[in-house]
Amino acid sequence: MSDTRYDKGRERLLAKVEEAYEDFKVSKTFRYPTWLYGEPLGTIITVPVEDCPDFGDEAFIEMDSARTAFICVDMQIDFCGENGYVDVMGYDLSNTARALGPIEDALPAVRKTDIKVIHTREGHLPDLSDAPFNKILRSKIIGNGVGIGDKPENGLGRLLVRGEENWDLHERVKPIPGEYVVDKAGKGAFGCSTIHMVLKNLGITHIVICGITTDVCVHTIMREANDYGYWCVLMKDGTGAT
Ligand code: C5J
Repeated sequence: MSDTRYDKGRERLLAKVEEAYEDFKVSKTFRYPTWLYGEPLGTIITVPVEDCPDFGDEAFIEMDSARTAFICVDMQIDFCGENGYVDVMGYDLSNTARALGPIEDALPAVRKTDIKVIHTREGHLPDLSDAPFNKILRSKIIGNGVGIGDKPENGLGRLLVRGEENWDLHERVKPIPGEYVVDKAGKGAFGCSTIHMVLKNLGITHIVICGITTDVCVHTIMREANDYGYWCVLMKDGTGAT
């Protein structure tokens, strides 16, 4: 079938891809696609991005400040504080805590703009009804008998359980009034939290993502967001992994 409304929609999109590709070859810039999102609601900011399109390359991406979200992933005591989950699992805490400084520095600057700040928290219900068997078992093995849902000796509370002191966001990067906090039961967020609704309601098109841990929750959320068409940039020094 040809010449249907759907073909025309696809043809238009592919023509826009060609246009943007030709432009990128010269400008190395991902322009803000007004044909797709409409006129900017805030200020167009141009952000340099490393390793794009290939390792060692530099490119630029234009974002509409009013449609950009700064997402801080799981900066909880459980992942970067003493006696939290990562600490109890026996990992070197400095590997994740290193993200605290750069995020702490970035937040005041972001808060001066109309970029929306969203914090996520990974955690389970007290009865662990949203925690799968494999996740609990693996954490117990890594933690030598103390895993998700358990309270370690001298610990602050039950590991990765909602409402516990250790589950809350680290005091250095706590949300301020007006910021969004999204609770999620998994490593990703799109399948196990309201994040997609929040992003849609805010009209977000671009995401700057930071937080911990790089190769688990941060990457999972980034890939999910990318699949839904959000443009994502990782704040490289604002992340860390065990
Ligand atoms: C992990 C996370 N690593 N926030 N969670 O279990 O990356």
